[in-house]
Amino acid sequence: MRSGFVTLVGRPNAGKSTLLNCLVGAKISIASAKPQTTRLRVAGVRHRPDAQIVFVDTPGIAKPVTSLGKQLNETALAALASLEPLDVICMVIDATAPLGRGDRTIWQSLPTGARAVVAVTKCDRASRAQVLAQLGTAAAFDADAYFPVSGVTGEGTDALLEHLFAGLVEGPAYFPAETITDQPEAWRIAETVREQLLARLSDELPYSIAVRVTEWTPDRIRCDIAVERPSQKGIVIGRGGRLLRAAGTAARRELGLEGVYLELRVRVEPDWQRTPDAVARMLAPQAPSAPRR
Ligand SMILES: Nc1nc2c(ncn2[C@@H]2O[C@H](COP(=O)(O)OP(=O)(O)OP(=O)(O)O)[C@@H](O)[C@H]2O)c(=O)[nH]1
Ligand SMILES: [Mg+2]
Repeated sequence: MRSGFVTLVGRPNAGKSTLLNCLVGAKISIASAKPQTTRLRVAGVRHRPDAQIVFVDTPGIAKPVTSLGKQLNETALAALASLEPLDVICMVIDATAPLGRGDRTIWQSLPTGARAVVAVTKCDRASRAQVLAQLGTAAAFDADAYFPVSGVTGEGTDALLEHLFAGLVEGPAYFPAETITDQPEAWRIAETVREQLLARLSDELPYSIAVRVTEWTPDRIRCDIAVERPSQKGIVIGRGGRLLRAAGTAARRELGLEGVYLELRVRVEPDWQRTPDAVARMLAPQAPSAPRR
């Protein structure tokens, strides 16, 4: 058996989670057009009969403004700090955004001597010239290898995957063959609800939303949706409850929970993303199987 860890890092919104899902071949980590979507270190596992790669998704690294931002940075940096010598770092760069100081700062914060590859992603949306220019600029990073990819169409990801599998060393199966993530089912439910809300909301609101499963019985799941101000509550619920209902229906469908009553309750947790205690509560691990009555 050969195995290893590959940690994806990069700026917020670079396309890390979309790429992780593509590399694993299953939806593990939610994605959205708004930055700071990923809030925890999330593992997604790609299995082969004689090999296994544990991909690790991390929050985007950026200058923090709030306690939430600070926590996300710390989570990503802690993932880097805990790397073992043979682990691989996959630095994810957005082909459609100029490569800037943010990317350089991240590259410089990688542990010295680490094995690192660069994935320039969103190539389906960039021109050839843009992709080449981005690869050219990123060449200064002196990574082990460079891959133009798309997490949406999958182009280039086979080459990346083969490179990563080829670099594995002898090691244990970290996860059993049927396990593709380290996150509990309750987390997946809460995240799917949050993703459906993010897809329907604009502006600053996405940062203010946190979702947790608070009750789970065979025929009923309740999710608490925290917002920061009373005015946001109305926006999330939508006129006549329309937005919340649409998000709930879509989440239930994606989760295959038709027939289960998914209760979405919106409540105000004033300024939670600026309050360290509240941030810790919102990001705390969800119980493996959610609490029962
Ligand atoms: N066209 C295209 N869009 C992409 C690709 N990868 C990601 N996106 C889009 O870019 C946005 C951000 O993607 P995410 O995967 O959430 O990015 P992230 O780096 O995980 O973001 P954070 O978790 O916020 O740090 C979403 O709207 C994705 O649909 C890609 O390869 N092609
Ligand atoms: Mg993400």
